[in-house]
Amino acid sequence: MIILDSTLREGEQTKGVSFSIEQKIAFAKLIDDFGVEMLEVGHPNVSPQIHEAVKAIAKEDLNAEVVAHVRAVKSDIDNALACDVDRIVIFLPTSDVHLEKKLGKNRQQVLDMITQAVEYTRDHGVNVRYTPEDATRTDIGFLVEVARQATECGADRVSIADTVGIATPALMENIVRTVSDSVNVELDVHCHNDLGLALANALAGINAGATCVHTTVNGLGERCGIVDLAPLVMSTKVHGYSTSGYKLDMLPEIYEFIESATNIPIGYNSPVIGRNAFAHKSGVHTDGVLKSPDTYEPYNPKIIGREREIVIDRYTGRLAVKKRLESLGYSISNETLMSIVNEVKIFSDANGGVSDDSLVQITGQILTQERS
Ligand code: HCA
Ligand code: CU
Repeated sequence: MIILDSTLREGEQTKGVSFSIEQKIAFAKLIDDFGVEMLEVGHPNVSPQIHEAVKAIAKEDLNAEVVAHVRAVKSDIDNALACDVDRIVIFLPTSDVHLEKKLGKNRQQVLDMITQAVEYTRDHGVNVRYTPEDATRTDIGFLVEVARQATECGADRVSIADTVGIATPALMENIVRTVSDSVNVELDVHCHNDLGLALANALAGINAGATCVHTTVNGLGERCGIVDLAPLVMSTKVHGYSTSGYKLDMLPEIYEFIESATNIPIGYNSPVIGRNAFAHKSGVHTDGVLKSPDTYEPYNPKIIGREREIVIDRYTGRLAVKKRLESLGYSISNETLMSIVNEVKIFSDANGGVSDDSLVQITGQILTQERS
């Protein structure tokens, strides 16, 4: 499996997000260093500045293949060719709803447009991916036909785009399997998250033979965005795929960069990267984690450069309080510990939590009481 990061293209289609050229170059270097294999950096026809940014990133001599996204229109393709990218993606919808209500074209006209656009681009010696936009709502027979046509014209990749995020894992698996059984081409999966199924759909696509997943940092993208990079990488790692090509401990830095460049906060409970991702709270959980972290952790947070956290409040059990007090320099007997835990619960009922300062105060009071 390889990863195409589209933070700079799909991600910039997020409401309120506009990266500067400098931010784009800095991000491209960062994510290239992380190790993604492809980097979709923009749609050069959208604006002069986007054109400049695509061109500037193409000059950076990155390890990743640099990809530009265009409509099946000659002027768009020329604009992308002028940026000197490694690969051009031509997207053109194939579902009946898009053909009838958006394009006003029939299937034969779409096939002709694909032929022209792919051949024209290939003639300039650039790698080509073709994306049937709204693939998951496309008649499967026609989807196979467009994939075959694009491949015969020289595209070496076709993207199965779940443009409106309506697929299920079963549907995605079925589509990917059918296309890959019928056409000799590498398949990408591009999964939108409108129903919260993007990651599950992408994994189903990989399972069925797709070889590339599209991601963005923090799951950015149109509407509810697409597959979030960090959980994609970690779920594939946990389930036995090789992630040795990725510098996993760079993830926090990459996410902080995008959080500050977009002003879109990382969710507290976002998988992998959220501040609560390794925060253990209830007495039962903290007891388990402190005895052996794998009782309640899917993987060691150190893999991605993070630390686990033990929350102290009314849910907390004895072991967690004991360890926290030890880290604060106290060595406490078991009877005293029981009194402190009881007091922590009462304090937390009244105050909604217990800071380290309050814990120290409570401990001090109980030790004084015991001495007197
Ligand atoms: C869009 C296009 C796209 C393309 C995906 C791809 C989609 O609608 O803006 O090239 O794989 O979701 O269909 O992002
Ligand atoms: Cu998309």
